[in-house]
Amino acid sequence: FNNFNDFDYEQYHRFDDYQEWQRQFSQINADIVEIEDLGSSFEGRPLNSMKIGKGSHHIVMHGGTHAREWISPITMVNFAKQLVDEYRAGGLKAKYLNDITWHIVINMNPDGYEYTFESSRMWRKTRSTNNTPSTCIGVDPNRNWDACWQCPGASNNPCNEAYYGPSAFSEPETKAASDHLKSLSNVRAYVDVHAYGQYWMYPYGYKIQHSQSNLKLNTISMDAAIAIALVHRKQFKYGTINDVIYQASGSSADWAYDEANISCSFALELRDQGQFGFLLPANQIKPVAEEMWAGLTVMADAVIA
Ligand code: ING
Ligand code: ZN
Repeated sequence: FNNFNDFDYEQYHRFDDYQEWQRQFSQINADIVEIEDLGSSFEGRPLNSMKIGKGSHHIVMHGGTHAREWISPITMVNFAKQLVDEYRAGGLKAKYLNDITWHIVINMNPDGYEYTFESSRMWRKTRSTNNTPSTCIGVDPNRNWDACWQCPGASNNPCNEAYYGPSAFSEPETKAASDHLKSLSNVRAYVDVHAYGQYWMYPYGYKIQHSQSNLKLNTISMDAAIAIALVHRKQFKYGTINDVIYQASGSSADWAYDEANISCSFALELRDQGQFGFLLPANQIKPVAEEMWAGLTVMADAVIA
């Protein structure tokens, strides 16, 4: 696309296209949107975040952690666009930018994402080559955080999809993301957006035990799931990562909770429940954006209350 108005919000795009959209979006909305540079990926692509809004409460959202989960980055784009559209419309929903500053990363794993277009649609990990003597490439960016790193719920095999990496934060992508999270204060919520399965989850992933914040996190997640269901009748199951899906260590959601002191930390799995899985057709991008707007704004209301 050349003109900002020509961008198709109902199609999946390449990484460079999202970057160009983001550049123009921040330029057109310079009073309320800023690009924060977070660093570079292993292959040298830019890592950045959109800082949107002027509130004292901060909410951080990560899209595209896993390469093949294409619905995640486009949902970040649609959510950011709607935040600004509602702000410009000046109605009640302008509060989401008046009261909150959002930090939205469209694509946390650009190397993996591009690899799913160029070579292998089902790639999940980063594309780093630090796994010697193994010749297998990449680390799971959601097993590489320093939250019970190397515990059960991740793999020590560099060829495995859930490989935790040669060291915690070995990946420039997870290092940049965690440095950014640590640099912020007044973070009311962290949300890592995945696909698929339709789950609204929260810590812990690395252990069965529930966190101190369990009751609060359960209530917010239930309210978000109800709001989502009201839009297109999609059921989202909610609970701890460990209870809802499986034991997973070294994840960003657990690290945000334990190490960045963000008590409202969430991990989402967007549509669907396996019919199309990672290959979710583009005609579902809009309904997903609609239901996730509902869920995420309910969450936002709760965490700043
Ligand atoms: N699922 C996530 C994964 O990394 C998850 C589930 C989310 C685990 C957050 C731990 C923390 O395995 C997918 N589909 O990637
Ligand atoms: Zn994922």
